[in-house]
Amino acid sequence: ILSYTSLAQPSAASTKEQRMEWWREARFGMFIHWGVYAVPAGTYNGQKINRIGEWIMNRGKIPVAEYQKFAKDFNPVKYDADAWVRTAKEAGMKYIVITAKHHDGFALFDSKASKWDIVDASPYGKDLLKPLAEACRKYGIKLGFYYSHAQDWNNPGGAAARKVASEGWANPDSARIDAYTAANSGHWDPAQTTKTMAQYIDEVAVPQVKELLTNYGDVAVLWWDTPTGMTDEFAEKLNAELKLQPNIITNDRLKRPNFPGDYTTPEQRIPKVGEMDGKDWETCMTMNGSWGYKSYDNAWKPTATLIQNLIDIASKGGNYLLNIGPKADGTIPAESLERLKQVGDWMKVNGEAIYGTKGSPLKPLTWGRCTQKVEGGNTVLYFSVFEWPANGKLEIPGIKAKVKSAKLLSNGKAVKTSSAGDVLSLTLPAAATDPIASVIKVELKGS
Ligand code: FUL
Repeated sequence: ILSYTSLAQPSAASTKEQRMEWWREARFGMFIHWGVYAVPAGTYNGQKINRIGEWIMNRGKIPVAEYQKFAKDFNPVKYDADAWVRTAKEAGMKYIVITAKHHDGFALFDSKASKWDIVDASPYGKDLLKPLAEACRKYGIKLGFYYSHAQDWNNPGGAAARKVASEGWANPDSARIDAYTAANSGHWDPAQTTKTMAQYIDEVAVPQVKELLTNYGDVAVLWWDTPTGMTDEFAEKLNAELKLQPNIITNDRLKRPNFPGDYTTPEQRIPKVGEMDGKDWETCMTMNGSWGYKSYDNAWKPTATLIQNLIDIASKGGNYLLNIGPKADGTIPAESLERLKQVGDWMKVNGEAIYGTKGSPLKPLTWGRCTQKVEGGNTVLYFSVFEWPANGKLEIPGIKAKVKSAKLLSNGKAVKTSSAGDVLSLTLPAAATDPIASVIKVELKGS
């Protein structure tokens, strides 16, 4: 199996360390799940299909022809790519990953490989990724594409892998997939099976990945989804296209275990302390219960949870890819905008406790989290306090070095410190300076 590294063109920044540099510094990105599924928004034929919104076609067993009618109402005239990117930037996010094509197979871009795309199938008729790429360049935000390579419920042949995966075959080969598909169409609509998976890979997936990596300038991330049911042979073909963007980084969802990509992608969960040590990883998470827009999903996480998740993830050395699910008219749900604004307000004051930091060097803290970095040769520890101590004192074991300075980021005021053995004590003001997480920056002498 050719690994990505061996395929990369020699270039100034082609080692993994160099390619990962911006990503490790970034720590916080925006995931965008957007597509035709935003039209039914969780309801089909008057029935609530109460699963994640972007899976409605599969969960509702919606026939291809029926589902394709939704594209007629996917007319995002209020889409403002510039405003979307500004929203991400003001929230403190450094990169965006958008569903160029999700499992429903609908391409948000002008694809010559399929008519099931924004230009041919929707009244909007214009590429949605071009203006997003432009706005990302304008604001210095990195752009990544999510691409559902192994599941495509509309382009014929693309639904096979899912079916095979559901049978629990760990390592299917393509002949077996096609034999299975022919003998047992088992899909909810035979229209999905008029081609083989090999045809789907050659005629749709590979050409579309090529389009995405050619027509939008620099692409920072290719976020494959999902590895189940993929063969090594298909994965290799897709992987080979990455040479079009020598600096690109990819996740671990092309095909397991032979294509580990550059980083791991825990979904909807934050790993335990130590679980991911030595790995690059990114937790992706919804803001309510669904990735794609679902009109009746009101399970919004409070802003405090989002901010504390971000800090928790940074304290364990990972990235947070926080999702929005825009509506079919191109607007972002108000609940998401409100939360992103509040996260951004916190980040403006405390962002240095997140960007470019590494995981905590200390034993887990009960009252908050710690991140660290080196500045001017000195180790800097950031303590994000979630639960303010009633006695105004924090005692932190495991710190032998002397303290150079300590202050609260929210008001710049110095914090009194004292050391006994390896226990550092901080004497804090009576009340928290931030109701969600007050950050104390402690600069040590030496690293
Ligand atoms: C999963 C997908 O099946 C979900 O729809 C979503 O895109 C999530 C991030 O990844 O594998």
